[in-house]
Amino acid sequence: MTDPAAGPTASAAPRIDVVTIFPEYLRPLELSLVGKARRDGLLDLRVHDLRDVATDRHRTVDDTPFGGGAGMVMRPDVWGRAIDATGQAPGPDGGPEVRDVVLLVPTPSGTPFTQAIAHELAGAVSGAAGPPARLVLACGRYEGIDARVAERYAGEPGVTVREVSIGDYVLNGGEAAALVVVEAVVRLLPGVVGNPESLVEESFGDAGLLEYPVYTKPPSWVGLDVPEVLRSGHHGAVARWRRDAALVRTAERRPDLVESLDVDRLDARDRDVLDGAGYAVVGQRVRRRPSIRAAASTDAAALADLAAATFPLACPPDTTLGSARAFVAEHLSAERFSAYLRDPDRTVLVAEDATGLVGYTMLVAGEPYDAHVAELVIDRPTIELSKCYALPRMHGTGTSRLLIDASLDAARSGGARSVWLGVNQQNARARAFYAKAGFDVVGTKTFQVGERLEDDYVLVRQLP
Ligand code: JD8
Repeated sequence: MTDPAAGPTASAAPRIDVVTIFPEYLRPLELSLVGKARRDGLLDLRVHDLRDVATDRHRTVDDTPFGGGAGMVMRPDVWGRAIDATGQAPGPDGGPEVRDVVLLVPTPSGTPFTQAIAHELAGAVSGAAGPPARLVLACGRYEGIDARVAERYAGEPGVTVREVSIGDYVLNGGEAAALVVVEAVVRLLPGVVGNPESLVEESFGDAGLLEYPVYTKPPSWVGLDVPEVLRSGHHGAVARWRRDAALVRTAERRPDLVESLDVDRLDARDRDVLDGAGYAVVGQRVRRRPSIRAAASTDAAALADLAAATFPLACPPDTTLGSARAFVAEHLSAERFSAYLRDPDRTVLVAEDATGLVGYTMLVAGEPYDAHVAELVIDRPTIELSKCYALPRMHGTGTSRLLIDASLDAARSGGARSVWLGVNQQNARARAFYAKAGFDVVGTKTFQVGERLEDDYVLVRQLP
């Protein structure tokens, strides 16, 4: 059955073939932008009925699955004939069809279909990326297509096989996905979209952001007003408002997109907006800042793992791993953390992100256990910030800052008028961090790690 919406037989226009047992399902491609592109000769899209190449009088295209199981599987031999048949039609110059082929097979087990893939396919069929190829979409049904079809064509010279999924949900066939892929690709073809400008600021475009909210008349509707700036005529302010709105919307709805933003394209205002949305720019990456919460009894094991991963890093470089591990085993085991979490004089706060615990602090109320420290710390009651650690990969994300600010708040709300801590004299990084957090050096003390006595500075922070 030849496709009524198809353009002239031999056309230099980008060529797309769709093979399906439900040709009617693709009728929407006669409508709207794609339909117009076909009528304007900007696209040569043909829909083929798979049953046309079936050989039995029942036009069978499927059979029972080897290995058993429910449902039916589509036969490879039928698909082979159908795919080959799409190349029988004369090519653009009326001669044999010689274009390379991109065989796209929609399947729930495919790689996610994205705007980037849509651009690649549009480039392939339009010849923007070299000699034009033609796109063949194989729409499966039942339990799917025999796996040898993809295998066979993947080995065919001039054929690229792409198994893609349009989303993490299960459909009954590939036709809906074919509609999605064709529309996403065709609207990127030259001349199809009236104003190519409108393609620029789209979601998932270069900026990697979702679109900003859009508005039109009336300026006020059911008490809802269009944001004033959009009616200001101040193009710079409008552009800034739209950029901020796109950043916030993307941060709220698509953390995955935010974390793959190109930081070199983020200006200071962008970073402020992201900061407000809970993201920090760390080196070349945008990272979701962890959330801070009080530790729960169920966190003991994770805290012990975190402590084992972080304590050795705060020790002087010449501390033996053995003595650091001995200290961890003695003071920072899961059992010890269970006890700390039950201890009313101890407050443990944790920083958590999608990967789990990434930092923690421990406050120990009461008189300093070290008499020398008790002399150094004037403002009473005081509390010890005994532990303040974050995983190295969180450095720069503001995690430690979030933790210490929350710990100072907890100390303040616990009635403490000062917080003291000991930091190894060789740990310049931690000392700089505490200095920025308002801690002053008031003296020194020693700290036992395994059989070694380490030299610490004693730091104090007044709590107004
Ligand atoms: C092609 C047959 C149905 C799928 C048994 C239900 C894409 N994102 C997506 N979800 N589902 C599909 C898809 C489903 C298909 C076929 C694509 C061919 N089915 C099958 C496996 C489980 N039935 C898809 N793209």
